[in-house]
Amino acid sequence: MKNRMAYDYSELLQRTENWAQQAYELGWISEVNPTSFLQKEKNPLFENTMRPLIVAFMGGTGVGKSALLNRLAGKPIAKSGVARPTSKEITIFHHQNITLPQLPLTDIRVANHDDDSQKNVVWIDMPDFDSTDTHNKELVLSWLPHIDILIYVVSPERYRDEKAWRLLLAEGANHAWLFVMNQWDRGQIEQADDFEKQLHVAGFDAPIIFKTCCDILSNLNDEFNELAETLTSLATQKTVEQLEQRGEHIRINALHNQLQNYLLQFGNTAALKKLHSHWLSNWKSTATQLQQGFTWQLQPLAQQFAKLSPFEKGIECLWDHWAKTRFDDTLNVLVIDTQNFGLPTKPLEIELLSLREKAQKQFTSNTELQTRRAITERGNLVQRTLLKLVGIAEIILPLAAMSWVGFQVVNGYYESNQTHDHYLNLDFAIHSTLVCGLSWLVPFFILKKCQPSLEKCALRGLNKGILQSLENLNQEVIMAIEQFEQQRATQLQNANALLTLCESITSEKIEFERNSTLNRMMI
Ligand SMILES: Nc1nc2c(ncn2[C@@H]2O[C@H](COP(=O)(O)OP(=O)(O)OP(=O)(O)O)[C@@H](O)[C@H]2O)c(=O)[nH]1
Ligand SMILES: [Mg+2]
Repeated sequence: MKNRMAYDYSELLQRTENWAQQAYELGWISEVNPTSFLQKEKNPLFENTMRPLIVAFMGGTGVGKSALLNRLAGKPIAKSGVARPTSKEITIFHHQNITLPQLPLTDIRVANHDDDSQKNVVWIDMPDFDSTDTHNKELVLSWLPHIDILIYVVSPERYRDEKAWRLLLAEGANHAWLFVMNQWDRGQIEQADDFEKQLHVAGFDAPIIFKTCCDILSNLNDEFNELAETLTSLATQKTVEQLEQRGEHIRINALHNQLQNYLLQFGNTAALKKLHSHWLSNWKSTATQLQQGFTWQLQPLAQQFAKLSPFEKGIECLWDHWAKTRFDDTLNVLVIDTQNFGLPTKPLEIELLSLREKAQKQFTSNTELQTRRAITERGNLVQRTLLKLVGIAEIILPLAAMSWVGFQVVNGYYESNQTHDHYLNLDFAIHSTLVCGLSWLVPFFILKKCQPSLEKCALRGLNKGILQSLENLNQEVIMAIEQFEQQRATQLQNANALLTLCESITSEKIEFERNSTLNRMMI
């Protein structure tokens, strides 16, 4: 069970980080937040759960954290003194049988003891958390994930050090806490009561507070032994496991929250529909504008095409600076709309970038192709078929007429021989000439007059090409929006799968017995 959990967590962490990295690279999230220190791998100090309980003193400077550890050790193992802050390093105090692995952390002093009653507790004295020395604060923060129980030490005068208290509020739910009001020789019961009240406000129903005095000159009876005994009694395998499992849940919940925060940047799905319709209406007016803007260049271009000779000026001149600016402006409006609808703009901008670059080439090559086709295949299909038929008639009709005349000549000759009548007369000669001439001339004139001019064809081709190229650009943008939608859906799907995984792991609640020591240590 334990191993499964640990594996699940590290895998989850890795997958979440990979997901976030990819979402960032694609522009869906503005930055990859560093995984919070509490979410990092649990206890690199001890890899398995057969380990001692790790307990640390934390709090403001001069409250007596080092003095408490020294008292526990019975010798001055940690620097304790009047200089503020005194401790600038971590002091670890543990039984000689415990072998600490190679520590990944710096600024450490280690001291051993041979008191078997304390063999399952590792005590840690941390530097203060509220001094101006940021090094101390960072040191404490880097150690927090490795600590099972935090002992928040205060003094009667200063039991709410600004930064340490803020850390308590921020990380309260992530740790188990005990409280020590040290320097009790100077303390008043009202101060202890007030401290307790403050802890209630911070979320502890029944905080465990020990009043201690580490001043050797004072003979005050204090609760130092109770503190040590409480921790010794907590140093069982079961508690360590429970705390570790709770830590695991907390880290997974934090991961869950982080993922949810990332997802806030993805906007809502309804906005995508609006984006589509906005684009279509924007494009309609842009396309009309562009068409109007191209008109003045069409006639000279068509004339050039009609010459059927190499161009002086390429068709690229159609997609000039003006057209490019109109097109870019419309894409910019789309990007601004995306932002106004609460969607991230970067992924769409990435999609549109290549389109901005290839728009001119795509537009001109397609328009040119249409024009070339229009010149090669003059007129529309009906015109072309009719002209083809007339072309055939231009050959067939004169042939038919001539055959008919030939037949009449032969037949007339034959009949005039039989009947000794006169041969074909002058009328026949005139009529047959007319029939032959007209049968050729009529189709010839139709062909001549109805064949569309090259210039007209080029103009028609240009117009058709422009319309089609503009529609192609429109389709490309629609595809970019769809691609944007698709990518968003995939990212969301992956994130939701991770969220579900987090929820399935944390669904099994960890309950501590009511009023038990452990329960009183948690918010
Ligand atoms: N009167 C009195 N003085 C104490 C008591 N405990 C510690 N002191 C004194 O308070 C001063 C500060 O003690 P430290 O142990 O250095 O305090 P600390 O919390 O470790 O301080 P930093 O290392 O700076 O964070 C020292 O001069 C101690 O002698 C106490 O119970 N009563
Ligand atoms: Mg100290």
